[in-house]
Amino acid sequence: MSDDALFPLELVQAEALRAGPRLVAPGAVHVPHWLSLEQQRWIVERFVEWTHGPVPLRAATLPGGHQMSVRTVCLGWHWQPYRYTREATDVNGLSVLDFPDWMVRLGRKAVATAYSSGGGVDDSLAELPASYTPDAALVNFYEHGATMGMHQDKDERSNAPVVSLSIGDECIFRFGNTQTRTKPYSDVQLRSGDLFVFGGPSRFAYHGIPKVLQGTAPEGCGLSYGRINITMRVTGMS
Ligand code: MD3
Ligand code: FE
Repeated sequence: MSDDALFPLELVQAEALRAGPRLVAPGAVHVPHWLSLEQQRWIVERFVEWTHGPVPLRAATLPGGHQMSVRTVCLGWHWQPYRYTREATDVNGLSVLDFPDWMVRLGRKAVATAYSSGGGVDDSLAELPASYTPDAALVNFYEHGATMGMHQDKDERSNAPVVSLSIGDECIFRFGNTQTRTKPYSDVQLRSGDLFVFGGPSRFAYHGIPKVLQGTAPEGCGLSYGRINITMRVTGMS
C-alpha cells in the first residue's frame, strides 16, 4: 500500500474527532486515537526495519556513566547526549537512515490536527502546518520497566513543535513546567495511537515517562509487548 493511501487526512481526522483534541497547556495538545490500528501496525513494520538498519536500537549512556533504560533508534539525525550528529559516533559510527517523506507529511497532518483551533495560543500555531518540516525522529522503545526521567528537549536549534506518536503499551506521561523538573506537573495517560504535539510555550517544558503499564498494548496494534514512541523534531541543523 502506498504511504498516501494509508494516511488520508479524512481518515485520520475522523478517528481523532471521536475523542477530540485536548488542550493540556498552551501549545500542548493531546489527540487520543489519532492513528488507526492499521496505521499503527504499518508503522510498527517500519520500526522493525529501522532497528535492522545501519544503527541498531541502543540505550544511550549519559555523561555520568548512567545508561538510559529506554532504547532508541534515530532517523535523519542521530541524537546522543546532548547533541545531534549525522553519524552515530557513540554506537558504530554509521550514518542513520534518512528521515522519510511520509513522516514529514504525517508530521504536518499532526500539527494541523492539533492546532486547527489555535492550540490555545494565537494564530501563529494555526499557520504552521504547511511549513513544518521535521528532519529528525527519535524512536524510543520501552520494555521491562523502562522509564524516562524528567528532562527538557533543548538540543534542537529551533523552537518548532515536537510531534509525538505512541504505539503499544499505555504509559503515564508527566508534563511539567519550563522552570523546574518538579511540581507543578500533570500526569496524562497516553495510549496506543495517541498523538501529542508540543509547541509554543510548551516546547521547552520538562516532561518524562514515570511508568509504562505492561500488558496493555491493544490487540492489532502490531506490538505484542512494550511501547514505541516516535518524536519528530526540527533540529535547525544543516
Ligand atoms: C514536551 N520521549 O524522546 S514523548 C523524548 O514517550 C521524550 O518517549 C517521551 O521525551 C516518550 O525526548 C515523551 C512526549 C514529548 C516529547 C517531546 C517533548 C513531550 C515533549 C518536547 C517538549 C515538550
Ligand atoms: Fe523529551
